[in-house]
Amino acid sequence: MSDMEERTFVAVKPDGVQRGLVGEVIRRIEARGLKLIALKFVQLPLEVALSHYCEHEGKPFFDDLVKYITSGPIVTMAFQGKHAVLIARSVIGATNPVQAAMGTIRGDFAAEIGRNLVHGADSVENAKREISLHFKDSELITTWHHTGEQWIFGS
Ligand code: DAT
Ligand code: MG
Repeated sequence: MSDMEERTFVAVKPDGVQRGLVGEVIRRIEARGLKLIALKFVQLPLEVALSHYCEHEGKPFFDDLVKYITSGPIVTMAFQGKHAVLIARSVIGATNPVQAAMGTIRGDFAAEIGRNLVHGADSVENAKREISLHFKDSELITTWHHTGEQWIFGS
């Protein structure tokens, strides 16, 4: 796999949808140069939410987290590009919006850890797991040519 094929999974959570921030989230990630390879508007079934957040099972905030992510429709996306995981995480900002830097999505629009607007996979491995949980292989469209790529990534 080439560096340029690193993938990440991002979701606009129910509060992001309700607050009209879907476009803002996509815009900021697109602007960093990542290539969109999948996108859906979905209401997560409980079992998908439980699987998505399985690493947090047993933590005190787990039940609220699952309630929150299943409380309304979300937008799920996969992006591809060199350092896709880190780039998306840096656009999103720190988990607790109180600590998130200005200029990040959470730092600019959120105030509460339980309403932090966006999800971004935290590693290449988790991104793979999340992309295959939320998308069928046939829903990933990687064949299109991202014309800005050579100017953004220099390759
Ligand atoms: P991130 O979403 O930045 O990857 P995470 O994977 O550690 O953060 O946690 C998943 C989500 O769970 C996070 O977006 C908000 C919630 N969460 C994490 N830690 C929490 C805490 N201490 N109290 C309440 N909610 C928390
Ligand atoms: Mg996480």
